[in-house]
Amino acid sequence: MTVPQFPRDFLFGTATSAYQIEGGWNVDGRRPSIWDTYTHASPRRDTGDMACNTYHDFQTDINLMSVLGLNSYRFSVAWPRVLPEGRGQVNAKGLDYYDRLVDALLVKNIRPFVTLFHWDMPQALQDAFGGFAGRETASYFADYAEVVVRRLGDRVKDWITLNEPWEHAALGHLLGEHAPAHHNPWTYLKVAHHQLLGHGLAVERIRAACPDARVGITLSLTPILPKTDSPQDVAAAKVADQFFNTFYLDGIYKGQYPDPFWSQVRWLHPHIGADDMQVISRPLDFLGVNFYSREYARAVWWMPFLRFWVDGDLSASGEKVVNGMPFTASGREVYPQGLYDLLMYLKREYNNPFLYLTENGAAFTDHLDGERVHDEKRVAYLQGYMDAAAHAVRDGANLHGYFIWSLTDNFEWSLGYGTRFGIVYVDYVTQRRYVKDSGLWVKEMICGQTG
Ligand code: IFM
Repeated sequence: MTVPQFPRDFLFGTATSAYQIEGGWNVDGRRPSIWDTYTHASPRRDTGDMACNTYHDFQTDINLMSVLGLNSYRFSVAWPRVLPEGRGQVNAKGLDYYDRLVDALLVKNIRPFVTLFHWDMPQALQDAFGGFAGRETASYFADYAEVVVRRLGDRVKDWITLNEPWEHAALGHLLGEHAPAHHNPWTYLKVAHHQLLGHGLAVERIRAACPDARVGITLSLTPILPKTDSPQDVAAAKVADQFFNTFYLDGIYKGQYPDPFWSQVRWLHPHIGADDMQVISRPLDFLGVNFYSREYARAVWWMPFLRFWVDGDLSASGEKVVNGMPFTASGREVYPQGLYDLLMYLKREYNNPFLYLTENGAAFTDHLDGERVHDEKRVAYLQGYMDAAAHAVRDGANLHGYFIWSLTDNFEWSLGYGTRFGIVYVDYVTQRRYVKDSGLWVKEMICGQTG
């Protein structure tokens, strides 16, 4: 294989999130999050009750990371483990868990990147304020951030406030596919704005608690193309891009929400405080980019306010090939060129921000064959996307690390455990791990760095 080459100090890591791997949902003082409530509401849903059991054993996975040569790890802290009611009383046992996890990573020379919110809103805050639909939650989030940073900030220097605010707002509050499963455009915009406000408030508190912290946010960025060349579809794609991407990018980097999207949804605007946009656009040390694929938008008359529709369906299942383009088991087109284009777009349009690719990876149908998993499609996927990233770095993109989603198979939200993203296979009955061929490929790729 030709090994994609990256600069000498480039970070190679994997990413996970608390609810998707930890289990231990009701032990040591942790109280429910909206995901516990949502998954327990129907007997047909997989739950995160056990997940990959890392609350009880993280060492096995840290040893695996070390064997694979990974030098960084992105994980998230479960808000309801640290503050069971979302605010107020701190749960010492919850914080102790992350303390031990960080120490164990550092023993293996693995640099921790900590995400503070990866969608597991404490149920108590959901009940009291509607989660981020309530403006108060932005302040409670900043308080929580400070609690965690005060405890871990002597060893953890890389902090990510939010993971994918679009997904939490849209899948959870507009499209009803994620907890808390609402369908409300007003709530969507409140949640979107208040998450960003919480992010900005937290940035200040993190810096105060840990002056040498490097602080960023992770956005999922999905290039949007018009379905046809018609002026209607071109205009629709612009609004779609603003809805998915530049609402967040422009809020953070320009301190304003983009038009025409923002005017089109004027009837839904939440209250925007006089200083909100200034708080939201506080300078960051890095932008975390989660990239999977592109989407196509077309103009439709029946979609209120937005007037566009995107045909891709993230919950579509089954691998397929359409017009020669392969799709993953979670319905995403395999399109590595999109990563190159996105990194160059950020360089051009957002003044070349310091970047980490905080997630990229793929679900495919994996089979355990003895002790092996021959996931050649995932190997090809990673090779393609890493080649694209390396190419962008050569062309001046300010990219400093690549975190594969994910280390192990885990709880893939509404798709449950059937959708496997890991470079390490998990037998959920025994909790045994099996390094997939993609994991071995990653190890070889890291060993083959000549920089
Ligand atoms: O599993 C998710 C993760 O929680 C957020 N980004 C996308 C991943 C794969 O779908």
